[in-house]
Amino acid sequence: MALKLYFHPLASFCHKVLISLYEKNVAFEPIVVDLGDPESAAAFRKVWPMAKMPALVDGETGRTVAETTIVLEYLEQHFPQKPLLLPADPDQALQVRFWDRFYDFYVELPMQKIVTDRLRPEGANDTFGVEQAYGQLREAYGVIDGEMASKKWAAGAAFSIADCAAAPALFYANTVEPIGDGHGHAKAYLKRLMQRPSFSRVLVEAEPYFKFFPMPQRPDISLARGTGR
Ligand SMILES: N[C@@H](CCC(=O)N[C@@H](CS)C(=O)NCC(=O)O)C(=O)O
Repeated sequence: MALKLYFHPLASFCHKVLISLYEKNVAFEPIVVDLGDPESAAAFRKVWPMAKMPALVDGETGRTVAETTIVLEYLEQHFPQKPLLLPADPDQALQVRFWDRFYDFYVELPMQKIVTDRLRPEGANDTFGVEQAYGQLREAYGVIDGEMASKKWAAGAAFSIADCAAAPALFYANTVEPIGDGHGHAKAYLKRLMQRPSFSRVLVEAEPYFKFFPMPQRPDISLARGTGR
């Protein structure tokens, strides 16, 4: 198969790219990377020396593409079948890129900070940084709630790259810091994301790995199955 995706089913940045592949129905060979296994980690470092997942290898072009936003733009360029996840209009595309950055920087990264702190050796925790991350998530929820009062998807009426970034970021963020009932528009947006078939599929595939999620609260995908509220 021309495309290979190096990824892990639990990893939120990997979900971001899987959503686009499933939206566009692009075939690829999945290669699961286990960074805890020295052999798997060493093999992945040969593909992408920074060893950050995911990485896409395109046998047709001979390119290795890393950094999820760039991977998503690459998929738009090379697999321009519908749905288009980046609008042709430059101004609208700028909005999509802005919200992609917003969800990566202000939802995904604080969520990762909170989760990965649990994996640090005893005595090496960053309590202050984790508190800041919780605060940043709460601020981001306020912004998202205001935005989603008038929008269906992150950047407007059409599902886009920004929603690929938002879905796993908000899903895991909501697990570590629940979006309260006071942020009903943000909650409804997360529900829409979880019921989008591409992301539901990602979540169902990730579920067997949720036992490895290192927080007391485990992710819950009942909304994706249509059984939660
Ligand atoms: N900016 C990168 C971040 C990728 C990233 O942080 N991936 C995580 C998985 S969600 C990872 O590889 N973590 C392993 C590590 O940091 O050692 C991107 O957008 O691709």
